[in-house]
Formats: sequence, structure tokens, C-alpha cells
Amino acid sequence: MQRTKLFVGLFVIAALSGAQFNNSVNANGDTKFNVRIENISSPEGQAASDSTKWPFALSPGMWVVYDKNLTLFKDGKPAASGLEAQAEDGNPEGLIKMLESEHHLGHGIFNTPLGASNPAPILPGGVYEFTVTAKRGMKLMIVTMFGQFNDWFYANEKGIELFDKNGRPVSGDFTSKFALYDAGTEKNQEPGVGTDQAPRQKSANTGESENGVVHKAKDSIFYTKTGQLFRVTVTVADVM
Ligand SMILES: [Ca+2]
Ligand SMILES: [Ca+2]
Repeated sequence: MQRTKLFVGLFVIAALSGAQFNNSVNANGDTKFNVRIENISSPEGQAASDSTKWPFALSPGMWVVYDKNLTLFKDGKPAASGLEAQAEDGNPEGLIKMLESEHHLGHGIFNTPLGASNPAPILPGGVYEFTVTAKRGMKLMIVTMFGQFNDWFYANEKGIELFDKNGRPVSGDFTSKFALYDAGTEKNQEPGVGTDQAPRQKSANTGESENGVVHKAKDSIFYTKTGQLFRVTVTVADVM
């Protein structure tokens, strides 16, 4: 009796997961995924050394799906101008142009918070949502700026594997794949209060040049703790 129940149970699970797999792939072999980026940082904001409170924010950014190798930036190498504009000013257009001229991969910009009608950063509680389409074996890379700094950005350099070993599309929380990088293009000021940072600078691309290389921020910096600041979830969508 017990064994029969177990067998029936396994069969139902297999049938359901099979159905989910089939429903998520269209005739061209494309799977659609919903991607959600939530700013879960403290609504009370962060405190500067002079006690000024400022909100953690993520800027508009870009995404790309790819199956081979893709290098938008490399730890230890100078940033491309597209990355500089993304990291300093929250402008993803240069990175998109790079992709269009070199790769022709699926890509896009996210810039309008959920519920808003105009492009803006997401503040505590804010959400960006977008959909991506990918074929089996593809990965997803996302780049967004730390909105209150000179040239920090968050990205998942190795990509999120959108399919498991059996080719099934995956859903999940991928926040831990993201790291904080300094683009090496503008000299650093204190987060949240520096006058050359995007919310306070006179115009785009203002600030002292750093002439450095892209590098991961030190682990001792609170803003490397991505799980306390934002959440990136990917969910398999129904067939298109
Ligand atoms: Ca810097
Ligand atoms: Ca600047």
C-alpha cells in the first residue's frame, strides 16, 4: 500500500514537471523568463559619516543572454567606455551598442521602476521587472550601477545558468551570483554624499579620472553584502 502511494506520488510529480517543461518552451525552442530586481535595503536609508541619511539605490541597467563566452568587462582590465557610462551615470546604452556591434545577442535595458511611468533608479522597496527569452544552454548577465557612488556597479560576471543539466529551465533566487565592482574610471568619494556621484554631480561624466582597472570591491565594504540590499529572482514564464 505504502509503496503504491509512493509510486503514484512520484508519477504525479514527474507528470507535473514534464508539463511545466513543455509549457515553457515555444515552437522555436525559446523559453521566456520573468526577471525581478528588488531593492530590499533598509527604508530608513544608510548613514554617512556626518550622519546624513541617504537611500541605497540601483540605477537603470542592462541584460544579455548568451551561450558561449561573453566579456563585457574583466577583473584587472580597464573598463570599456560603455561600462564607464553604466557604472558612473547609470546609462546602459553604451554596453548595448557594444553588444549590437559585436554579438547580436538577445539583450535589453531595464530603466522604469514597476508602477512608474518614467525611467528612474529603484529606491528601497522599488522593483525593476522585465522578461528575457533564451534557448537551452543560455546564461543571463545583468549589470546595474550602485546609484550613490562614483563608479561602482553590480554584475554577475559568470552569468546565471537558465537551464539545468537536463536542459530544463530553472527558477530561483540568484542574488548570491552578483558582486560589487569598482569600474576604475572615477576616483572614489564617500558613498551617498560625494558631490561627483550621479545624484549630485553637475552633469554626466563628472568626477576625477581614476585611470584604473575594473576590480572587485573589498569584502569589508558593507555594500558587497548583496543579499541585504537587493534580490534578483528568475521565474520560468508560461509558453509565449
Ligand atoms: Ca573608482
Ligand atoms: Ca561622476
